[in-house]
Amino acid sequence: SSRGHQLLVASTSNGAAHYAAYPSGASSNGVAAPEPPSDTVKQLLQEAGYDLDSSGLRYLSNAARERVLQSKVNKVEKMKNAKCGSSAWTEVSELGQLIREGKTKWEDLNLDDVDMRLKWSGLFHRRKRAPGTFMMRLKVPNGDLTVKQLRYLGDCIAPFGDKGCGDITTRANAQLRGVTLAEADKICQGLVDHGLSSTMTGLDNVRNITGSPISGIDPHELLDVRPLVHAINAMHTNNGLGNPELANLPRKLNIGLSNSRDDFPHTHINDVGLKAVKHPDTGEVGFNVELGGYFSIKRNTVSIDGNTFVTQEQVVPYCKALLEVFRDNGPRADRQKSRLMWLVEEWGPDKFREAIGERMGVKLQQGAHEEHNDEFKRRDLIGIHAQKQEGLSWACACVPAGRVFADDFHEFAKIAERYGDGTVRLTVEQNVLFPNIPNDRLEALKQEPLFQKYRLEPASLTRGLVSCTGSEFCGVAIIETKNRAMEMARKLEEELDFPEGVAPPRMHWTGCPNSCGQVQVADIGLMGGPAKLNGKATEGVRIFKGGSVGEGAELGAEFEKGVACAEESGPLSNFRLARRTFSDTPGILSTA
Ligand code: SRM
Ligand code: SF4
Repeated sequence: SSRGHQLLVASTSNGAAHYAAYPSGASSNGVAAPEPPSDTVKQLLQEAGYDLDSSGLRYLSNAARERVLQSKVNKVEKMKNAKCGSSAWTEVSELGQLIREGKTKWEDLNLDDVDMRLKWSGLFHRRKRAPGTFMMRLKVPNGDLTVKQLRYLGDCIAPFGDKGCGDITTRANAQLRGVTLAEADKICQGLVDHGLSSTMTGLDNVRNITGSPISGIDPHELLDVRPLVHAINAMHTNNGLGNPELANLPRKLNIGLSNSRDDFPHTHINDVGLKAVKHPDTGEVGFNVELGGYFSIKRNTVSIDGNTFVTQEQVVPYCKALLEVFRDNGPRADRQKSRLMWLVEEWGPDKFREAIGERMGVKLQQGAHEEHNDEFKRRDLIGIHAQKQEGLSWACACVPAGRVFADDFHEFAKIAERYGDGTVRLTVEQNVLFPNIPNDRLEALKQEPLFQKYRLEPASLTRGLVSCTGSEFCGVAIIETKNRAMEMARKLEEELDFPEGVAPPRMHWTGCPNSCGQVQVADIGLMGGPAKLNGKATEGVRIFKGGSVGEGAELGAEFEKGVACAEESGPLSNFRLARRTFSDTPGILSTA
């Protein structure tokens, strides 16, 4: 393959980060050799009819292989055992060629391959909403993109016309829509050529690693987390080329690194949250580990204290060892009980820390907690703010619900090049931030037409709006979200008064209980759910309230369900719902 060892290199005129490739392991492609199978494993594999070389069991330890082969497993585990999802990395390029030559089409492909395994290459078949087209999910560690990358993303979707668009996701990531299998191999290669990748972004893989969109420019940060975020990404994806060693976890896994008390990546809802802290005894800046936060249909939980302090040098080896420990020991029987929290709860944080330390060959330190006595007020990233570098500012524009088009990617690139340092950062609120703008350029920047569309001073509710994909493209959605969210925000802004000086409520929408739109972290969260209107089933929402983010974050709770989105009088923005939802929310004085 012509895929080279390239990593995102964010080279900027202000000397910002250069990220080196992750050092190779034992073998030439950076991936260690799997453990040779024991006699018991050989026998179990034979009985089950699996070929170890192509099975997802290939890189598990013998103890784990035995456990999996001897226990009852679910459909997804069976699919991976029969053939690892990593097979998609090679198959995508072959498929592209075959489809272009008219020798096959997506309809002819094995269902597990087209709908499941291709997710290992970042290709999500939209069978229900747009059959034959794929959503392509990238890895954009820390949300960092260069102008070249932005232009490439715009160029990828432009040819798909009406079907082509993109998303800024709730993991500060980018997704492309409209991709066909005839084009996918070329896009995969193009991503690698541009220092990006889409490998290992779906099913039981690590998700986009989040950090802080103002890392390196933040006057209040303890350290710049970007090099670590990129290094963890490089480690677990083998520099974007695909890492079969870590390609069969029991379930997805989210990692976030926070540089300040604002906790911009919401570490409390990540399986692994690394929170920068100054060690109270030594003064060393490292990370406290929080474990197990996640949302799902059946369970929503904030993370618990992992009672572990890792130094900056330990971060990448810690994450590698944690992923191996999870891979070999995490429960795999029930998909609703397979996220990291279930292993952490079974073992307790101390045994968990010791198991990881053992794999790393070190004794990991216990957690180190800093006391803060001052009152904490979380910062809002939107707008123009002074950086720690004298004379420079960042400008963060609001992209309502995160939906973008080919022209937007090109416009972002133009602004970053013209005023900033040739880079942007995406945020978990689905917005775009331009760093390193000389202060004497700010007035000219504000006049750019882009900021009429994506505002630096957006209206109150639009400012904090977040929305998942919803039924426009997502097959499991109960309701349409993005358009409805934007429309409701607009109408409520007309109908309600938002006092100056009080942070307006952050409103999140999510189309189903998977909560990709994280309703539990919002002041007001609307989750797609069943409802009845005049005795007939209709699109509805469950309403959540009281979520918070930053230091001391708490999850919001459901306070109403079965609320119809549409009533005879019009859309969800009807007055009655508005009154019920907002009447006791801080930041809103009265209803019209
Ligand atoms: Fe998600 C599955 C979209 C962030 C929890 N998520 C899906 C799928 C892949 C379902 C599908 O096959 O259609 C959605 C793809 C729809 C599409 O066409 O875009 C989907 N999730 C998204 C995105 C795009 C929402 C957005 O508009 O921003 C986010 C992509 C993030 C990324 O860049 O990787 C997204 N998903 C999240 C988050 C938020 C977060 O990470 O902070 C969560 C809750 C946090 C968590 O995971 O703990 C989330 N998504 C889920 C779940 C429930 C997981 C579970 O343990 O049960 C599923 C279903 C699953 O994995 O079985 C899911
Ligand atoms: Fe789809 Fe549900 Fe996630 Fe929204 S919350 S993107 S509807 S899976």
